[in-house]
Amino acid sequence: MPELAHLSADATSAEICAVLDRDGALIIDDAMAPGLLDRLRVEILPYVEATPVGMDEFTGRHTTRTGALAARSAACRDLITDTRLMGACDIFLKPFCDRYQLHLTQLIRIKDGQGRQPLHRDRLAWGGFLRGDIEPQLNTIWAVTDFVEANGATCVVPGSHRWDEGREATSDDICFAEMRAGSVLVYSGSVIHAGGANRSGADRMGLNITYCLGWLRQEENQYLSCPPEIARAFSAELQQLLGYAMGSYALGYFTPPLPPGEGPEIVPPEWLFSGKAQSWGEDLYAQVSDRASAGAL
Ligand SMILES: O=C(O)CCC(=O)C(=O)O
Repeated sequence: MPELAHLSADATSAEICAVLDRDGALIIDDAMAPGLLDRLRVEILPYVEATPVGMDEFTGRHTTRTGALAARSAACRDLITDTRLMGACDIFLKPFCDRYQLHLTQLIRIKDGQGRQPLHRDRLAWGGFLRGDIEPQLNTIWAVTDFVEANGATCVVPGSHRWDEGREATSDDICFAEMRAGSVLVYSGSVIHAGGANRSGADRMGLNITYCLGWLRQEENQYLSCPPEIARAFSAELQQLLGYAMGSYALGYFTPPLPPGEGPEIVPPEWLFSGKAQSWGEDLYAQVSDRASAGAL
């Protein structure tokens, strides 16, 4: 059986990317800062407990998926901007974009009785339209419980990010991302993988945080999962990752739909939070929402 490489928590972004490039996936052991796992559990578990199971084979009829975690959890926000992973995104994604962005946040709880998810590559979220030599995504699953084969540790096919499209994985190609809680699986959007089968009698929980090229559509719509009223309190780095920034010279501007002459026309989204739009009033976005709610637009 193939094995995943394990790096230590002090691995550099360059070391992470060297293995990611070679194998398509790796584990960083004990990557969470002390105390972070406890904070994460306290902040997220009430939402997880209230989340219904999936409705098909892919999302999992014994699996729950809880989102909006940038908005809901400060500990998750710390993980999103982990410096090792930001550095890895710089190396891995920047050759294909001016800016990368948060793609999704999702706590995946695989409950006892769930069978293995169909094997897949995450880049299929965009259909088959992306050229094979474009690497669109860098993904992580932070272990919130221990991951072992019996509880549904992610199944990964190392090296499959380089396979021809038609090649299918056999059971000999698959390994299990076994890791202690607090560790993180890092994998490319091009590597074949799946959530594992859980027959352990207890939940397996992993926090999926993924990043993609800034010119692609995000899987979780961050403008709705984390609207400006919430994002305004975040660091500029996180706001930009959520998508409140130009994706390149012309991508992502907005025009506040105010009455003639009352607002600017071409506004970079980061102006919402930087005070640069204040010549049109204290809070451009609030002006639009207040007037829209009052039926005045
Ligand atoms: O939960 C996991 O281990 C992997 C889940 C996954 O690959 C997916 O839902 O696309």
